[in-house]
Amino acid sequence: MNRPTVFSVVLGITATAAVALPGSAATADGRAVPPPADRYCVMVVDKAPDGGMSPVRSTTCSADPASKSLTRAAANTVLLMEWFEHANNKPSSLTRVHGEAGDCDGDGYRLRATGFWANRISGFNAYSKCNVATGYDLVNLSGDRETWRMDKPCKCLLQGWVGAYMNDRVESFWIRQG
Ligand SMILES: [Ca+2]
Repeated sequence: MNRPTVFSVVLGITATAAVALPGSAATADGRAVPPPADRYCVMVVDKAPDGGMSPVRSTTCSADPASKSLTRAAANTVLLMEWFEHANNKPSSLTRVHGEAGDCDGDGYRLRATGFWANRISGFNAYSKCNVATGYDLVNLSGDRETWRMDKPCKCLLQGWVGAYMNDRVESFWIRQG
């Protein structure tokens, strides 16, 4: 209910920070985007009932892609997606999204790309029978969209570059088997 108030406070802090720290990262349109302290993250999500968004169970990050904390965070899950900040993940900066509810079925998982990842994704891979993905430019599977699919024995979807239409625009994904 108090979202407008919170939003105003956030804007106030952002403006203050911009004055105090003229060298801090801010995009040309004024959004302050903190750089990620760690470039490799594991985000674990669960299935959502009735078409809702998949709840996030944990997010764990590290500067080391082989760190034990990332391995532990991914235990007993399946790898659903890898999100790339840059096309074909060069230079490398990625988040792996893992699912607690097994491989994709026809309903799959519905993911929010928020925080650092909002409007940053330039490419992705999808695994665990998630061979169809739709990317949307708004958070709850709405707005402009594009669907990608791959029909290979791997039942995966390797989309190192999302293309010019959705580059740096995706804020949510619906991934499923199709
Ligand atoms: Ca990008």
